[in-house]
Parts: sequence; structure tokens; C-alpha cells
Amino acid sequence: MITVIAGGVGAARMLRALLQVIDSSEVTAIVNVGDDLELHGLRISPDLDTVTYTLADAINPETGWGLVNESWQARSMLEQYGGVSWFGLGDRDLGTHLYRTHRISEGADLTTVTAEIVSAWGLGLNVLPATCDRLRTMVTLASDDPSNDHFKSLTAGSEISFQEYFVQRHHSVPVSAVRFDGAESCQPGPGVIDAINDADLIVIAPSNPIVSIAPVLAVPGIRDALINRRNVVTAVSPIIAGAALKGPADRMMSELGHDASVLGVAALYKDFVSTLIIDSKDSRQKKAIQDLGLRCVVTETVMSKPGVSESLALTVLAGANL
Ligand code: FO1
Repeated sequence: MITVIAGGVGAARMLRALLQVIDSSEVTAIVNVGDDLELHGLRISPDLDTVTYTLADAINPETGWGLVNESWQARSMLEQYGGVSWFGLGDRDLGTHLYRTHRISEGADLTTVTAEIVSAWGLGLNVLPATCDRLRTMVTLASDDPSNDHFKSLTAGSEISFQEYFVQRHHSVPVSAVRFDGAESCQPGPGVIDAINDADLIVIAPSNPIVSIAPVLAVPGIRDALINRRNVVTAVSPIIAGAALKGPADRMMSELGHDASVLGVAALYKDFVSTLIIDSKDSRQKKAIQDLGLRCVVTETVMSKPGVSESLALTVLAGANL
């Protein structure tokens, strides 16, 4: 069995690549829930939905999130009323949040509801929230953020939720700290620790180390479980030649004092990862990564290029002689 520690877009692409070369019944994804939010009284789980929609080939290709063939009638009504519309919920996507919220109000946990949604999309893999308990990524601003017609100005030192940072303020403000509210009192979701202990191979997907992978590791028990299985843990670097393919991972690493490079990723991951896969653009860093005590595999990792996804998936699997 392969267990993938996953955030949003980059992880969804990695999972899609793996499912090209192994049966979905062999794959379990442990997905970040630190991006989750409650809005309009609805429970919204962006990374769970991005993984599900992508693997169901139903992701909105323009945005990388939400559903394809989407309409925005509900959102336009919110705009007409001056309601909250900065977080775009399409009419089809709303169905997912309505279903999830209703099932949770009936007493189902997030793992159960996620399994129902994943199977309704006809997917065979196991998608597990890192925790069913409340866990929210919070970021502290490193500088003042002037207001605009959507939101009030904030001074340096203010703490906001991940989505207020990422979407409302377009992650365009530097951060000085990241915190995972609720981490100390949450439990790993059902099946999560078993999926780590029983895996033949564990893959840290090319997601943002700071706000997609770290919140999963912050759930008590998960980091230790990965450390115990370090010899079968392989990570794919989300940073290529000092930059992230999408989103603020490189900037957040620098803003928080890490080196925004494959070496910085290796330093963040070395306690629980034994093999780091880096892009050929970073081949010069292989020796330095090995000196940190990790195996280092150099290959093409930009999955948007044709054929790279499958070859990368095979390279990842080779690490476990699968
Ligand atoms: N990202 C945006 O940049 N703008 C949005 O309006 C937006 C809405 C949205 C709705 C549902 C959903 O599942 C994801 C959504 N995202 C949006 C992406 C979201 O911010 C994710 O957390 C990021 O992709 C980071 O993983």
C-alpha cells in the first residue's frame, strides 16, 4: 500500500500520476484540513475537495480548484446583497459543502463524509482527513496590509486565517509566523496512523511544506509515526530552482527563515524523510542533500510536461522496489 501525505493542487497531481501506474485500491491519501473554513454556515474542506475533484477529472482547469462547468448564480446573489463573496463558491461546488455540512450535523465524522463523497465520484482510493477535529492554519502578518474595497487594513502582527491570507489578501503580504490552531488537542483521523504504519511506501507530495504538509505533521502522533517509518518515506520537492510552481511556498519559506530551495526542503524534512526527489534543474544540490543524510534522486518533476507524471510516479515507486 502507498500512503501519500497531501495538500492541494500539487498533491492532487502527484496522486493522479501514481494512479496511472498503480491500482487505486493500493493508495491512501492523508489530506491537510488546516485550510478548512466555515462560511455561510457551511463546512468547506478545500484540500479534500481539490484532491477528490482532480482525481475525478472534475476539477476546474482554469482555477485549479472547484468544479468544471461551474456557474456562479449563488455567488452573484451574495454580491447583490453585499454578502461574503471573496471566497468563491460555485453552484455545483456548493452541493459538496451542503452535503458535507448536513451529514456532519447528522453526527457523521469528516472521514465518513469524505469517504461518501469520494465513492460518489467513483474513486477507488482511500482519502483520509488528517484529523476530524478542528484544526485551522493561522498566519501572522509581518507588515501592515492596507485595506481595499474588500477588507479592512491590518497592522503587522495581526493574525488571520489561512484563507483570509491566501484568497482574500491574495497571499500578497509577508508572514512572520504560522500556527495550527487546535493542533495540540486534535486526534489523527480514523485510519491515519494505520495508513502510515502499514504502508510499503509513504510519499510526501509536492505541496507547500509550511501550510500544507506541516499542518498534517502537527496532528499529534503523525510526525512520530512518520519518523518511525523514515526508511520508506520519499518526498517530492515542491520547490524547483528556488521557486514554487504555484502558490507562495517559496516566499513563505524565506519569510519564516528557511532556505527557499531543495536544500531548505531537505532540512525541513530530514527527520522523517529518507529520500528526496528533486528536479534536474537542482542537480547541483544533490551532494549537499546527501550530506544532510538523505538519499537524493534527480529527475524531471514538472508534471505539466507530457509523460513526466508517469515517469515521476515510477521513480517514486522505485524507492520502495514496488
Ligand atoms: N482559491 C482562490 O484563490 N480564490 C477562491 O475564491 C477560492 C475558492 C475556493 C472554493 C472552494 C475550494 O475548495 C477552494 C477554493 N480556493 C480558492 C482554493 C483554496 O484557497 C485552497 O485552499 C488553495 O488552493 C490552497 O490549497
